[in-house]
Amino acid sequence: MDTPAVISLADNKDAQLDKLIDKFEKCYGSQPSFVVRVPGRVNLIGEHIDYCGYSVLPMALEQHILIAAKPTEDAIIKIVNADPKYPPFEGDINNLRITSDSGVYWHNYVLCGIQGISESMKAKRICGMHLTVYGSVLPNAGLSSSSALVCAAALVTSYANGLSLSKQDLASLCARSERYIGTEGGGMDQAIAFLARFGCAKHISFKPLQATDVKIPAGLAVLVAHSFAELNKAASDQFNQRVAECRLAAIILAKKSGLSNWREITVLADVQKQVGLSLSDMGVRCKEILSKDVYTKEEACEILELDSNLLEQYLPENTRSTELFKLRQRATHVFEEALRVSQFQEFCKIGGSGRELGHLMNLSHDSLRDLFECSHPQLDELVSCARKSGALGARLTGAGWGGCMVALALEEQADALMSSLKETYYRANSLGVKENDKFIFHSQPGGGAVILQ
Ligand code: NG1
Ligand code: MG
Repeated sequence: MDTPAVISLADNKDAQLDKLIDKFEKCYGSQPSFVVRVPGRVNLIGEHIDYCGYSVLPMALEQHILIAAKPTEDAIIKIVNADPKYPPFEGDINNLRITSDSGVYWHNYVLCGIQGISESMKAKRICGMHLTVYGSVLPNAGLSSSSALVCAAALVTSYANGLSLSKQDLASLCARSERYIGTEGGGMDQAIAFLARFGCAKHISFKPLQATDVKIPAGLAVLVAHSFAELNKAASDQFNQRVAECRLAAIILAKKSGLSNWREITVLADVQKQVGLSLSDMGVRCKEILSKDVYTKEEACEILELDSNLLEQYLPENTRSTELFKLRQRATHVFEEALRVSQFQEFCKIGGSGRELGHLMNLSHDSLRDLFECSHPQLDELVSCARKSGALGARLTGAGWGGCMVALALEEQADALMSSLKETYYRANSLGVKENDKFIFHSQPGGGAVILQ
């Protein structure tokens, strides 16, 4: 079974680990028994399609979450963040309940991971733990700091309780548990957190969860830059609105395509599988069937012959009072983006040019901006600065509405591109102080989650 590697803590010490262990000793008066390290990620292409059942293509970053841990005899969980901006938490570990009403506290992501493992152990009680947490993944930036935290907490809990779960099982369990927060995302972030391999991006497909190595052609650099427009996804309902629109589009397409089990089909990829059309033919069908620019809830109910209570059962809780849905635009993005992912993977396989890859990234951004409407004017500006400054392609990464851009550049031009962005975006927008390597950097594909002991 492929479980997360256990590597030597002594051989992998660095300044950050030392600081976290010092913090642990100061807080709890003893040494941690082990530390876990889980990476953030940047998604190269395949945005807002994982929860529609389609494959995505992310890579892990060097930036990560570290949790130092020690199991205890009692049933108390104590969590301290190395950054005092995030307040500590203490509670009964066998009595955690995180719901979408629990508030937007950082520690809820830790509790999601713990609760996920605890529920998988059915009736067994789990041990108490002392934890200290450190993160170098930018928060609310589309780099998956939230999932890295959930995955790190789940890994800590499973290891502390002597479980041995495969990387796949951990990833699926964490994808389910992060939904306790209320956002109904797909499984991309948790999958790459566990399944990443140093030096490779991954083509990740779902049901069953599989990750295939993708080698980015030689001579290309991946650059990440923060737009400084920030959205806290858990505190807003925009993400789930898109989930709702994609689900409604799937049910209507399934019904109008004559599928007898349409009531059970809520995922666009399942509609495609059952009707047996190619992605481009699905795009055509989608334009025919979902011809209106906007659907009211009433119209959706009429098409589906459901009353509004029944219709709402299909929707994430915080979107049940939504009255207007853009269905064709969202579904068209999903089918076209899914096609771009497979083209991107194919170009990488045959050693295609950076231009071709960059072009797909540009199309992805434009579609997210115009059809999916999840960009932000500042992100659009950053993307456009990157394109003008010699990037082969640039797009928003992660859920959007702010956060980071990912750009592809020729390796020998990456430094010039960074300097140009600092000039044309950061300084031009009085963000000069932010232009350090925390917010604008290039990265090699990093490795997946490990346990250090
Ligand atoms: P971010 O916003 O980067 O955490 C979210 C979802 C992903 C995926 C992307 C959009 C979670 C945990 N993550 O990522 O599954 O849907 O948006 O492609 O909900
Ligand atoms: Mg996230």
